[in-house]
Amino acid sequence: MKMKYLQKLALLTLVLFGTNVGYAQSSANKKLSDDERMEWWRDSKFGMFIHWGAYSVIGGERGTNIAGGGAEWAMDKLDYTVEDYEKFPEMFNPVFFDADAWVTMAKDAGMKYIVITSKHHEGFGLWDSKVSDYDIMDTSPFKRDIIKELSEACKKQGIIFCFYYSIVDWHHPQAQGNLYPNYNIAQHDDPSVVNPEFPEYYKNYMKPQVKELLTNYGDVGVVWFDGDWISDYTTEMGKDLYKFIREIQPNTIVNNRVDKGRNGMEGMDMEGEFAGDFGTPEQEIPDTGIDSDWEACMTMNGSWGYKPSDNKWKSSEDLIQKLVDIVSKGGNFLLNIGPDGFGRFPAESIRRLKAMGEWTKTNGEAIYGASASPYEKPKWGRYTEKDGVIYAHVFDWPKTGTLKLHKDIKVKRATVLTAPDTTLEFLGTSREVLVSVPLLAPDATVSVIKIELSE
Ligand code: FHN
Repeated sequence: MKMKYLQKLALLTLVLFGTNVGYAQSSANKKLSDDERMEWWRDSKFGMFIHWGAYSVIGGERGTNIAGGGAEWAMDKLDYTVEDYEKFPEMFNPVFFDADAWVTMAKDAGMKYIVITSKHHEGFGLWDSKVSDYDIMDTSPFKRDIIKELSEACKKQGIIFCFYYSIVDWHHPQAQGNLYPNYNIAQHDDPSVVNPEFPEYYKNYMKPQVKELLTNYGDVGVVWFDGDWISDYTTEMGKDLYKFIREIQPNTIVNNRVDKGRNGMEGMDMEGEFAGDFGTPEQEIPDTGIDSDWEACMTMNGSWGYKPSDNKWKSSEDLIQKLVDIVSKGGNFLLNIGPDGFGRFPAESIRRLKAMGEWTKTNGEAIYGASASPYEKPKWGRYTEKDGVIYAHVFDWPKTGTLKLHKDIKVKRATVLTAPDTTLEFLGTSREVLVSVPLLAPDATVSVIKIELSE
């Protein structure tokens, strides 16, 4: 069949940028089936979340007052009026921002996609919006289109570009409580404070902004909505918005916060028909596997936005074990970075990205494209499965030199993943399977045993 021009373009993209086929086809806008559309995302397993905006200048601090929770809520938690807060976008000048360097750090960490806050609740946009002047080009001295630079860097390095967009907008007079402009944002948690003009905001501001983000920056892997909880936003809007996005880019994936189905922070949809392609547990991992698509998002310390006072950093070992735990339950891990107001990743984040990159480089076979374990989780770690191979991810290495596997695992050959030429002895009984392993753990964080199964 004669290849159409767009398919040739997609093929050329694949050749030039090494993008995976599933995703390259989407750039030809050939409408994929849902499974084809989700394939790159399901195989990717690991992405970078970036919370960056004018709040990154504030760092969650106002004088001696430190905002509780995420520093990206500074406008609310530190009681700024809209007028007071507007000085921060005017100060936002991230002179150290280097999109190529950011994407390289994500790629070297083993991350396959990046989701950046194009606009968080503060309402300030990181792209050249024609819908609003409250953006990086018109309000800040930086005057560079961050979304453009990051999306191009992603394409160059074969990382899938995605963006976050907040339905909540504390700056727009039609999107917040109707006490604008001296409205104290703190009241916005009060569901009784609604804005009768919100439908205007939705139709004439929010949708046009989402459209320009989907039209001007090439293929978008995922649109990650947030702020679904406000009473002004309705399920009718959510279903309309999902359809709107799929009409612009048919193969873009959209999270479940586009609609109203999410059951709180555990992130999966309640019973009923809701729009959205995957569930979004936040700061938590489900206890057991879930047989629908889901992605757990998490911070490295306690804040999404840059917060120098928050030194409660998760260890690299903990983050690696969380990645394994999530994949063993069939999910993706979206791990957050909060760059500072100058455009720099915190040193503590860089160290953790490097450690995760070292681990995924040697053990990625057991993660990427793997699926949830068919066996209940063992005490010593987790299982993942891929192409008829079971991977035993050992968190607690046995001191006895013997690893106990689930009794139903029919072992044909077992090796330490990083030592493929050394076959391990094993013994299967009716109650368990015992594998003889080295006394010392091959990897300080998580050691992986590759188990080829007999028929
Ligand atoms: O309010 C936001 C918060 O700032 C952050 O963006 C997280 C990340 O998913 N979402 C909301 C809290 O659930």
